[in-house]
Amino acid sequence: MTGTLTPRTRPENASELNPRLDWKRIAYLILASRGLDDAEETKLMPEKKVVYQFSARGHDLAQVILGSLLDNQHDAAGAYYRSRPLLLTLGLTLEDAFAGPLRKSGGFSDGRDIGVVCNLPNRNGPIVLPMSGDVGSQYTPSVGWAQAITYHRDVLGDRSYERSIAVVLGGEASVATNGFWSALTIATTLQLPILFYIEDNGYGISVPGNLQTPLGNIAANLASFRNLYIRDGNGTEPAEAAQLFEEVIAHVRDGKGPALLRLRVPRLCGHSGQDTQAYKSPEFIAKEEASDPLPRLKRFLIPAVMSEAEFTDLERQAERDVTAALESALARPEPNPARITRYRFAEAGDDGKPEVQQVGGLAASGYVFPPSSDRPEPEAQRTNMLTAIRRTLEHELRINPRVLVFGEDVGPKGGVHAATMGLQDTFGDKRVFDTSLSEEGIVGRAVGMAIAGLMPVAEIQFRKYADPATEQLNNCGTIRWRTANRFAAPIVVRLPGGFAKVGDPWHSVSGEVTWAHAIGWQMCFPSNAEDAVGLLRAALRSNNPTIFFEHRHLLDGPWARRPYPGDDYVLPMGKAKITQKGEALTVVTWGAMVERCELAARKVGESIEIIDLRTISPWDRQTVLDSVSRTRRCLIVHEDGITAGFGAEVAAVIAQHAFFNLDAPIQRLAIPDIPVPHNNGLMEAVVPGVDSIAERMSEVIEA
Ligand SMILES: Cc1ncc(C[n+]2csc(CCOP(=O)(O)OP(=O)(O)O)c2C)c(N)n1
Repeated sequence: MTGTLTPRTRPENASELNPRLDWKRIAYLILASRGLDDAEETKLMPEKKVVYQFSARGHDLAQVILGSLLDNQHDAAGAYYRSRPLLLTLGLTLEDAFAGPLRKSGGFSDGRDIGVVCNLPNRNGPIVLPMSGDVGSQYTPSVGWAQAITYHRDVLGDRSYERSIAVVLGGEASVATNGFWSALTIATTLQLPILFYIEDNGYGISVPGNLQTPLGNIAANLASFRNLYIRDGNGTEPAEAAQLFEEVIAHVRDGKGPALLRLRVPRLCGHSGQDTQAYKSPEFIAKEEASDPLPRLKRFLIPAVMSEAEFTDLERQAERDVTAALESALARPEPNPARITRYRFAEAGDDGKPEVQQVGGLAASGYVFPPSSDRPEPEAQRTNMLTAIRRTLEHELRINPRVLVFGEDVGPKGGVHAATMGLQDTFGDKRVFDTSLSEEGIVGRAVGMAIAGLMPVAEIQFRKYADPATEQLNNCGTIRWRTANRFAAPIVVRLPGGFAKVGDPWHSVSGEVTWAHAIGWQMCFPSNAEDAVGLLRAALRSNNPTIFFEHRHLLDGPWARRPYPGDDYVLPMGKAKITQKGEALTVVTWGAMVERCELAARKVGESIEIIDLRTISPWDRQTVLDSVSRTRRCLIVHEDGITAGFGAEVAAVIAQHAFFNLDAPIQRLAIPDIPVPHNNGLMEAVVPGVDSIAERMSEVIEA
């Protein structure tokens, strides 16, 4: 359904004023927002104190009205760089609003992020999810929050989530992004409580809206989309904007499903401070100026709500407050460079106590896990890695109602690798469920859910198919650092991959080095069933996001079968295992190569030490350095491509810290820089095997 209202500039009767809205506050916030924009544009940019300036002039009226209607404790907004008026409405202080762009200490990032990419961790009120600089990346975490609302309400029975909603803001260019479509699909198929608010100013920097969607109107183009309530109107008319927001928000709060509101707004400035707008004609700019919502608001309010003199007082008040806020922000100290590497991961404060983030994950709500043990209590029978993973998921689902497991085919089918077989039957389709086919949607949704206090476990069907989720994965890893520990999104992403009986370029990728380089991620790469249990449980109880790699060759491989080590078994991250002791050579390896290295060592017949790293991030440097210092020789074996593979990092650390203990050059054996081939003979020619590893072991020992 679409519709527009007849524009009016003055309230015709008192009911149009909407008693729920505090129009004086709305006027004040718009004036304050303009004051911020003015100060940045006329003073702080020319003085080069502010580098990134994205004025909200023209977008401000509608955003402040929207923010005024987000009054439920568990409402959340996903926003973007032009959303400052909304943030001011939800509680961003004027001083913090200045301190961010000024790169001062404190505030939403302690000088780490650009001032317009912010966040708001209100403990008892609507929050603003940590924003990202990538256009469109705000959408899928926002649907994650919306799904978490339904989970808290319906599964956990928390009635305080009733009538809560998520709102996500985006410009008209953002409707062309993958994130928008992924989120729209999730929201409409699951009928989630979310409002998509599209602020259509006609331009994405300089690109007109008709290059983003046919004829430039996303509301019109979505008219036949099922399960979506659509409204379209003018965001510069106070009565119209307020009525449309009321309507769509009521629809979403009433549980009738998602809504999309498109409002036309002018961008009364360049895209950012540097933009001269040469691509707009003078006539177009004049038309935009004539549709400035501020004079319209003034005409709307005077005399129905306030007198001219009262409005002038508000202007003065806003000016005084902005001036004072700027002075305080300028007086703030510079951020401390000594602390800049903090908060990549959860960590302890100066007093040794954990410094828990304000919002996100189980830790922020004080969740206490049952005791765990790093001593296995092995059962009599051995089990394969697949069953070990399934049992671990099952136990954690049973003891922790905040755990959810989802991905493509993980529901009734039980996953294409069968790791989730039977879990939906046991725990229901709210806790274990199939998703739409969008990896960005799977991971972005997990991020929003984690911020909402859940422990999402996302399965990506194969390692290679995490590619479409790269943006969400990278942004998830940096949330804690970017927000200076205000937010964190601890999630677990299960990634099956690696070669199997037959290989190919799509299903056999390992690519673990990505997670050594990515910021803020733990990366587990177990080689056997027992370690898989300990590491997966560690991930599920961790306050950091974790990639858990499930190697296809090992899922049912006989060598990897071990007794299930018990329901309390947890392994520490970053603790390698010496699988066999030796004197002549240290072999550093992980995953499916551990078995092959053990067999190769037997073939060589020398005393060879084998280290299974078990986790790639963090990794156990000390065990490697101690071993190499004893054996004085080192071979690193992995499956991922050799150039800049993780072996290169291991070799660099050994070269730096154990150089004088080496009797031979460090060597690496890995797949040459090509994908895994499909033909078996070709695959065996490139994946390190027992013979090629044995040959290289002898070479290093004899060097
Ligand atoms: C993924 C990504 N691609 C490109 C950019 C560069 N960029 C920043 S803003 C922008 C235009 C966005 O326009 P729109 O969504 O309409 O929002 P508006 O700025 O008009 O409010 C572009 C291309 C980016 N930040 N992220």
